[in-house]
Amino acid sequence: MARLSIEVITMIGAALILAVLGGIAFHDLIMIDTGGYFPHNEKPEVIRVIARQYVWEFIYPNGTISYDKVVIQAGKPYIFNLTSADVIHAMYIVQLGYKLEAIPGYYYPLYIIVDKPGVYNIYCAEFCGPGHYTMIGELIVVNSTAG
Ligand SMILES: [Cu+2]
Repeated sequence: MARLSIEVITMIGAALILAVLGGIAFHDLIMIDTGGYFPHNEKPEVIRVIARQYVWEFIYPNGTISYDKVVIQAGKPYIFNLTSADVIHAMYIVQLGYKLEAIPGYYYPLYIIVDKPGVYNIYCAEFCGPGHYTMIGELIVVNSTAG
């Protein structure tokens, strides 16, 4: 009988550990998905990003459209609202570790802050047709002049 209770205690212990880890993972995934880790003192600027064969289209809040190049300020929060006009693409900024699918009919937010000014390549990480390899854009991060 003593052995049975040890087994039961082990199972309950394991279930508790899994429940705690699952809860932490669930919380973190929700935070990542909703931008919960974003600083709340500054309102992020929303830039629409439309992926299409084989170009990245960026639409700034003032309506300005830019192709294959997007300019943001260092240290400022942005949301790239990502969608696709044709097939599935994926925005991949290798040096910064940002990657998100662009799917027709859906908008997915990519919460982004870049602290270091520079030029970062934007690749398409989803094979989207014969011109897939030409689908390279630039994320240009400039020094914030607001300070
Ligand atoms: Cu693509």
